[in-house]
Amino acid sequence: MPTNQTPLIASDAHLAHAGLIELLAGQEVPCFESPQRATVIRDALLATGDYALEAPEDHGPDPIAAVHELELLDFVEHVWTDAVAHGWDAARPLLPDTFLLRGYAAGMTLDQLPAKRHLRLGAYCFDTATPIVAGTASAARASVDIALTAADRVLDGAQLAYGLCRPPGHHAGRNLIGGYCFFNNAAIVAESLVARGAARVAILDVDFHHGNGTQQIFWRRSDVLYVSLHGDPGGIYPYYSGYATERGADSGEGATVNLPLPAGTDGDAYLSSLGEALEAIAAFDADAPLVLSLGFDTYHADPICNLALQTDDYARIGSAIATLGMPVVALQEGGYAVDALGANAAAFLDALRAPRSARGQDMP
Ligand code: OKP
Ligand code: ZN
Repeated sequence: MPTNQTPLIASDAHLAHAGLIELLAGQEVPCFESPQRATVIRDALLATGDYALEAPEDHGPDPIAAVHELELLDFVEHVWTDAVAHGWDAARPLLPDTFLLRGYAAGMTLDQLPAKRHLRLGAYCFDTATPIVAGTASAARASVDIALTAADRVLDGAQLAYGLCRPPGHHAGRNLIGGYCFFNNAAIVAESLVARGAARVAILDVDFHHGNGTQQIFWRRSDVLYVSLHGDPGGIYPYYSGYATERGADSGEGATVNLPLPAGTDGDAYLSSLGEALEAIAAFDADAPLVLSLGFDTYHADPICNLALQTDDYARIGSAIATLGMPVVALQEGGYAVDALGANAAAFLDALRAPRSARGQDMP
């Protein structure tokens, strides 16, 4: 294999996390987070010849348990079989109908939850966008293994590795699933870098949505910086997090940086906010690879988002991130304009893997 190929870690396990539906404006529609998304990205990257496809290695449950509560692991692992064993129609995805509002709703109790896991759905899930089917648990596990294998490749010396994670992860909190996410791939990688000796790890989240789960997990931590650019939560999912005033707490104060963007933000305005994000990351002086939560739902034609980026802008963003000079573990999050995902991923990753100056040096 040519040494200049970038590792592309992917698995077919996600294909069974399919047949999903969600509610949009009161109507049941096919879930925007579809298996096709990952397939078109993989095919587009492989067609360039610049990526080496590799299967994930099994890293076991311990790295997940370092970030998520054991009861959440148990829930994700067994909720489907529990539901079907108790009469759930296996042709339909599981979605919660009653939410346990932790800390707010008087009269709801955490002290006693139903024994049947599918009746606990609303205790572990914060929205109606996160359907569960028979293949969900194994897809979520594979997605974590993809992320951790990508991190291994960068620690082995690659300047960039791309983990084609599906399902995505950045909305998943310590004890909560949501926003199509079950396990927080980026947080699990960041924590594993700390476990392997890093003193400071930086996470940059360029998905259109705020990564409320990643923020929650590292809220009080000074050793993990979380920097996110996202649609203004005043008008956009997840609505209740991602405001600029959220900066972390205790010794983690200042290690959370939120840069909300107004609807219609174009490439130039995006690049200028990204400049602020990159300054914060450079100042943090991480001693580990950059963990990148990578979404393409900032694209102008994304069906559920409202920014205005073009395919060329992803090359500019990739080049800008490359100026940090940090090795990068890039992990797929969102992006729902399926027809454009391949071109956007190729534009972004190509600029990140071979910045213009380095490309010049490669020339004979
Ligand atoms: C996941 B990722 C708004 C519905 C929002 C959930 C979106 C999850 C996005 N009408 N549905 O960050 O791309
Ligand atoms: Zn998103």
